[in-house]
Amino acid sequence: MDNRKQGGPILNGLPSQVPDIDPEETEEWLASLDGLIDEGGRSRARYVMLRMLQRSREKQIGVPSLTATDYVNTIGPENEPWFPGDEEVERRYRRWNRWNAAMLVHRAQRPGVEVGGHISTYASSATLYEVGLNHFFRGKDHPGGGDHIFYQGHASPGMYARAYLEGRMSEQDLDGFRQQQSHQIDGKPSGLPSYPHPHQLPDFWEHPTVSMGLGPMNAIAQAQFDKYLQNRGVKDTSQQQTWAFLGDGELDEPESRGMLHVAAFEELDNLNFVINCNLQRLDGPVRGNGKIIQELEAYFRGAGWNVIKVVWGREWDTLLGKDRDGALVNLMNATPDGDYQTYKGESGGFVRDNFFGRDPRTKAMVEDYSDERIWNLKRGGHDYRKVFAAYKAAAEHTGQPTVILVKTVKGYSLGPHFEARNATHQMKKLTIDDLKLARDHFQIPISDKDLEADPKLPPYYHPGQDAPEIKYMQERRRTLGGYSPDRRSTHIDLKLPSDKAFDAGKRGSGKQTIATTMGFVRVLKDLMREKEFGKRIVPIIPDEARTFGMDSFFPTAKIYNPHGQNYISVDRDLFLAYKEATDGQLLHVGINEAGATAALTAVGTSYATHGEPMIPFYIFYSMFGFQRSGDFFWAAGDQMARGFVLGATAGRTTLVAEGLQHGDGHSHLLASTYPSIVSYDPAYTYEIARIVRDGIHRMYDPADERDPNVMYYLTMYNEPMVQPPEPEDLDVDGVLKGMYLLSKGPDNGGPKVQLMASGVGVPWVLEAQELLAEDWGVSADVWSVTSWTELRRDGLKSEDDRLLTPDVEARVPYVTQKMAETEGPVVATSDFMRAVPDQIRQYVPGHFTSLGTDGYAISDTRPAARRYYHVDGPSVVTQALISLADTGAISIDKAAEAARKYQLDDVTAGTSGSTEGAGA
Ligand SMILES: Cc1ncc(C[n+]2csc(CCOP(=O)(O)OP(=O)(O)O)c2C)c(N)n1
Ligand SMILES: [Mg+2]
Repeated sequence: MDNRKQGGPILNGLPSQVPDIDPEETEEWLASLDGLIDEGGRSRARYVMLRMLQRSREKQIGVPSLTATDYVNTIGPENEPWFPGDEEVERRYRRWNRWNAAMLVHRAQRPGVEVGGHISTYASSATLYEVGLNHFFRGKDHPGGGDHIFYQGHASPGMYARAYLEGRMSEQDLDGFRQQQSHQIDGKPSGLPSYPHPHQLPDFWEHPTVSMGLGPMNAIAQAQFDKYLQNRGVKDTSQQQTWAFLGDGELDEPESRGMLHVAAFEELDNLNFVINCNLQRLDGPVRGNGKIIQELEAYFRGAGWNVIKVVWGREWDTLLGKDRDGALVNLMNATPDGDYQTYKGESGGFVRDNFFGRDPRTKAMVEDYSDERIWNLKRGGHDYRKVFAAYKAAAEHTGQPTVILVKTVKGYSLGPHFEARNATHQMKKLTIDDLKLARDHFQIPISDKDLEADPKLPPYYHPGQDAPEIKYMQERRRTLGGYSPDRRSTHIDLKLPSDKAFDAGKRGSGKQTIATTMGFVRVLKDLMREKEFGKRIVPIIPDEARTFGMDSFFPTAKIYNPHGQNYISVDRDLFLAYKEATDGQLLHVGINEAGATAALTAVGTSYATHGEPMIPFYIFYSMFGFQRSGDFFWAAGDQMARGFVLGATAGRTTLVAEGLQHGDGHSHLLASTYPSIVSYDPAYTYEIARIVRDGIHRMYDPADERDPNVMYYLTMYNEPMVQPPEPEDLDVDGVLKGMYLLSKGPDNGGPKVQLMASGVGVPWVLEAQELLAEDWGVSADVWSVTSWTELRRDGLKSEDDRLLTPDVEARVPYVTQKMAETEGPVVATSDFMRAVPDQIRQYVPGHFTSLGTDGYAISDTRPAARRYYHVDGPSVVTQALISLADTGAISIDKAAEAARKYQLDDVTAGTSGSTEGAGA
């Protein structure tokens, strides 16, 4: 049967294998339905059937629920709550806000600036924000804690405009929109960022949203983390809610829908999505031929969410009340979004002819309506009370997250040039006529003369703080616990771990061979044992704990699950049993790297959002980190997240046999592009211990003066090797700055070379050091480079300083200083592509070459892969000899001899590395 002709989920839901035990009775029921259709008509029959379904559900007989309901409000007028505010007063200052938001963007288009902005998004959603800000969203001073509000990025002018009415921003501030550096007040850059960027306006914005799709996931992670804090007894978050404002176009992003299931199965009733369904995205309609609200209703309901639709304003209630045979609802159901959009771009007469006129019954309904009255039949999202009813129901709903689907008009109230136009998203200026129309509509007391004086700079409007409306508005915020958006970063003091906690890392592994990943896990385990500090650690794992040796955490720290463990665990008798618990410490998010990065953000910003420092240790397959979830890390940086990001199974030659999509030889390049990510590629566990300690102090030691808003990225490997103990005279400063001398070359009187390597490249330069001495009489110093990226940043900083004061002697970059004291050419290598060590090329005096794992990863043994990329000991030796020849120290024949001797062109001749602890 044609799928489209099926009767929907009810028919589909009839279990085909259950026998009909009383066919006669079944027949009677069916016959009475037929009779009902004949006598009462299809609409009546439909109504009765739906009531029967409702009753069935009340009686818990387990009928499948409908995935979509009619295209009407979920909350009928009879169920609307009493509205506690003064609607008239709230409307007045909402209008001022609309005007100021539009003027802010319009003025930003003035000659010589022309930085633009977005007008239509806020115009469509002003009511949605105002209902929240006047009645629901709690500020940070509320005794129950503040709510987390994710403001839609393109609506930012509305939030600035409100801050202006609230007295938090001045006209001068508003005029700095999108001129962050060049707009100066008292000689200081004082502009406003285009979108909600906490990094750029840290006392105001809290949650960055503007890259579409990040907001929905980050909001889910925030709500999840709030429950986590509650369940672990860290903080009472039971009154705090997360509200995320999203665009209907934004819901096309896979990320927007990608974590809905988590919100549902963790029963995040502290989470509300508000989707502004203005039916338009940037270019045109979101679903011209379909209905985005209906689609989203089915989708969210299917995912287990509570769905509230706000489709129509109160003006429709009378008409719907008269719709006895469902003709109007039928029209509503059958009209595609493309038409609804067009109606709002036309006129009341057009709506009469093209909507109501399609059925004689509906046509008759509006016969005595003027065109103007028809035009005034509003959409739900512009009806204050309908929105209020929805928010109230959402806030009070338990056991499920709620999505509110609100129908609005894009560019609402800005006149015919803006409303519902396809180009509205990008329109930035109002003509003088538009200005006058908007002024009239918003009842702004500004004369034609004042508008005409300079149409490029129409005035803002503020009635003064003593105006009753402003007093009312301020009082509302006071009652709700302060302004929003509002970001704070004061937090309780974190008790730092004792130095003893890092001993395991410093001791080395004795005779045992362990990979640096395992070494790190030992460090982490000891940190988690630290009293006070330990419970502040939140390990985050997108599956693969076993791969990284973290299954040892299962029985003690346990895996967080708000429902605990309600089944008999298959491995309950094992020492390392899989253990889920309500107060589990590990955030195990399933195979979901983007979700894990969202969790990293929520946990890593807890110091600000909750005033409770919590330290995320997000551990993942390094290939699936920055490459996979890059934009989430970017937003985490924007939100000033702090914590540790651990790229395990890094490198292109260590994770043997996994091959092309697993072998990470470039994440350090990607990481280097994030200003707040400090990245390291350590070789040994003791380096890791030092780096982790340094990171914790940088982030949370009040005595540390560096910027605390950083994330440390450490790559770790899965190749087992003896982890040496920390050398007595370790150059700790060097480890942290990016390089230190690991092994001085022998005093053999031969030519000198400098071998620099990071991570798992270090053992092979040590091998090369030996070969160079034994086979070629060359003395090689070996440097462990813990961070190519930090060395480069240090070099760039010197260059930047020099640019401004060329006549002042510049600070010599760290790597230049260190290498200036050495002799001989430099060969640099790692398990990453050459561009990673090449980052420091311009700061190394003298001859410099690099080796690396450029190209797609391959599946092979470690020795073969190392020979293939030429990063093994003999390749380093040969390159060192070439460099010595190129600098005139030896003859090139030696290098040629080496290439032949080691059979560099033969991958089967490679010997560098073991096959132990192979593929993951
Ligand atoms: C990941 C990403 N892709 C593209 C954009 C560019 N962009 C900005 S707004 C917009 C349209 C938004 O439409 P919608 O979500 O419906 O929001 P509305 O303004 O209609 O409320 C687009 C495509 C973006 N910000 N982020
Ligand atoms: Mg839209």
